[in-house]
Amino acid sequence: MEPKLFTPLDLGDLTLPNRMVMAPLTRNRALPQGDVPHALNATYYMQRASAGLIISEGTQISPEGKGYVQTPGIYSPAQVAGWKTVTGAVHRAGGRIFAQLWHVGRISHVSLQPEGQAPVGPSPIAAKSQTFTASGFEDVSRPRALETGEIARVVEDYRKAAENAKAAGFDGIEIHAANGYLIDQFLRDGTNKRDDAYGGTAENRTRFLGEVLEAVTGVFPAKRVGVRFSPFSNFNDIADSDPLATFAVAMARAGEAGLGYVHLIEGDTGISRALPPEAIATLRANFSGAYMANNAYDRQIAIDAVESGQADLVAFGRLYIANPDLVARFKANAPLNTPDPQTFYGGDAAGYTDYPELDQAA
Ligand code: 8OZ
Repeated sequence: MEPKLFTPLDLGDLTLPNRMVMAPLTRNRALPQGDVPHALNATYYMQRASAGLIISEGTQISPEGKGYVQTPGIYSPAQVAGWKTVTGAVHRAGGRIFAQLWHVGRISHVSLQPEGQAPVGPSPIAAKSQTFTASGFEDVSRPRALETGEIARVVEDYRKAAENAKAAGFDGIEIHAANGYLIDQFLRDGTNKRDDAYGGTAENRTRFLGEVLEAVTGVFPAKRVGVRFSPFSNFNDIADSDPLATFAVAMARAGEAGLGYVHLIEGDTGISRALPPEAIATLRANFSGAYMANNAYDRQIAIDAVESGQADLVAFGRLYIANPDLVARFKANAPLNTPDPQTFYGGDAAGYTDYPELDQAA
């Protein structure tokens, strides 16, 4: 019998033809002038259109939301026009693509910020982390704390970005609330030391997330909105005294908003998928939509996870970098291309649009 991994799943009125998802992947190949997506990016995504769903690379909602050189934005007319060529190419190739909406918060550098200002965060605590700027790897800058009265403006930036995603032809959006970026910084008690309504209890720390989800589900139907969390990752110097308690409340926020899916990075970002299954089960008990699992899944683990109901969808990152036709390769149990880490971040077509498909390799 055909493994369930290769069978359709409905997200509201959107049918995904299979449960294999191209994970959001930062590749730093937008045009340096204006962080605009262009023809090379359209080719890359189009090549991967047989995925059940493509989630775009993290896409900053505002100039302030940028944390790395040459990541694309979705706030200017030129960016929306660039994304239109991407979504058009994916749709013509028979695919579906969501935009991942991203605000890096404190994971940024003054050289990447408007007028060289400090990045923003929930609290003025610098991360022990690095980013890549026009000059190479640099320590991130100390953030300033968002004032209570500014938070509505950031929520509005998310809403506008969702409008722009719609105008650019995306089929839906994923809110990036993982990997130590702005929303994750609000969620965790190690980075959120606020004494207003956005800090303190888990209910307060998840308030910003809830407001963002409410804003964007006024733009896209809730089933076409997902959210990504990384509850047990320490990536970008994030820390929380009780992640299970924090993320039980965050999952409930996703449930209240009626989202189509929650996407979890299981374990340490990019390193392992080892997580106590009971932790995932505890979190999933708070959300009744689809569950997308991620982190170093291979073919057999993914087939087994979907077969047993441990996951409804599985997102693949590195495997999708190197294998544009990953669905066909998995179906045929064919050999895989090996990704080249030297070309992950920045550069041109090499290591981006030149990984061969099965028939090209044969
Ligand atoms: C690697 C390099 C730069 C950004 C994430 C958006 O971790 C990222 C990212 C990953 O979610």
